[in-house]
Amino acid sequence: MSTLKAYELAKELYASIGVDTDKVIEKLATIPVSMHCWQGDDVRGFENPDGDLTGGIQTTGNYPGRAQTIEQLRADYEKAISMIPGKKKISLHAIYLDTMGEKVERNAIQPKHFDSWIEWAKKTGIGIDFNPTCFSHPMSDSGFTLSSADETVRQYWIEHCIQSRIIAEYIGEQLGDQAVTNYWIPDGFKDIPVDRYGYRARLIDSYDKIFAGQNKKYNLNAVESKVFGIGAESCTIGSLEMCLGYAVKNNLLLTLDTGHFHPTEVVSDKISSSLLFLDDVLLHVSRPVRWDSDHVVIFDDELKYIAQEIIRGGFEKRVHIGLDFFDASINRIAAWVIGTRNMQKALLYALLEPTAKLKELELAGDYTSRLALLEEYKSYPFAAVWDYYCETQNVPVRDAWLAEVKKYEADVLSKR
Ligand code: RNT
Ligand code: ZN
Repeated sequence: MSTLKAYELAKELYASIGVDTDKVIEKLATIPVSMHCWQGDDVRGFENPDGDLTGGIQTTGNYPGRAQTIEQLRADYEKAISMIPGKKKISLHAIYLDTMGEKVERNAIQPKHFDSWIEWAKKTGIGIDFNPTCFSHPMSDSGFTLSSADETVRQYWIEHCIQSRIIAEYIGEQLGDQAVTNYWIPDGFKDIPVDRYGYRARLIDSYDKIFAGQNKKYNLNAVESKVFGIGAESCTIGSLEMCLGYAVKNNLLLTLDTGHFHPTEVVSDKISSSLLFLDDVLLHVSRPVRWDSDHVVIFDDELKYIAQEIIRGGFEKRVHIGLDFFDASINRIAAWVIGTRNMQKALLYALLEPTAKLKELELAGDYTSRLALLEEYKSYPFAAVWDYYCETQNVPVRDAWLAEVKKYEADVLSKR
């Protein structure tokens, strides 16, 4: 059956529960998803691509074809983007700078090091988000950056983060857009510390220095919390209380990474309360498997719950959706396509729900009907709407994208 024919039947069925599928896909196309650059090359970047990945995070796998130059990464991005519908941004880490052949100290990075990315973004019509890189560097070898008791180390990372903020503001201005910049630090203790307060107080002082003079017109700043990392099992300085408290007090964004909580805690339950105290939040949509493993995002229940929280509340402008996974055991372009399309599928799934009716039932205490309908809606022909959406967006329908990835692998990746 043709994609259009299936869509027409689906449209009729959704109309019978008060959902206008044409309007839904129009809306879906406007919700940006920020694709993280670090899936393309296993979090290596171009400052020192042969260095070790440190900071208590890890990529596993050795799938061939990793992007090794800025040109390769951009080509891979373009390939992935051509198979993903809707509005996209990219999220760059500071170590993905264009060094222009020079050695650049991390605390001396400049806006000019991102000019070629800005040109590329203008050409491809894609927005840019940003991240200072406070790991994979000799100055972070102690396990501490912005909370370090060594003032030379702490100052170095403050300077790096200030430069990152300035770069992000420049990017936003150049693109006539608003970047979102995420500050994640690996700081933490393997074993039980004695002076948690001191480390956290220093982190706050560092944040204060970094965010003084920020320009929110072109860039929003977000602090990312975490519960533990490899080698930081006993105490993470940037815990949820730290980051949430700081963000609320200083009117910043909180970054909620789906892999940064205890295993039975879920980010879908944290969005509503965060938004009662904050203007905006940033999501790092990932998939923890037993730990913060950063597997590729799949179309699972938690992803749908997150999308429902965003859509049901009308929070598309206040929840900035970023992805954060890095799997080196499969084709990296496929990883981007799978994860990004799944995020968009989840948003579509949420948009196809007659939420007002469900809210009415809930308020009336008719939980029987609420559960019955939620379950019945699960088997409505959502896939027909997704396929039609892909077709109208000129990207491959259903699994047709996989053949394109395989061809690219044979023609390009296997020759690297
Ligand atoms: C680490 C954080 C952080 C990183 C990226 C590379 O646990 O999730 O966001 O994954 O910045
Ligand atoms: Zn993250």
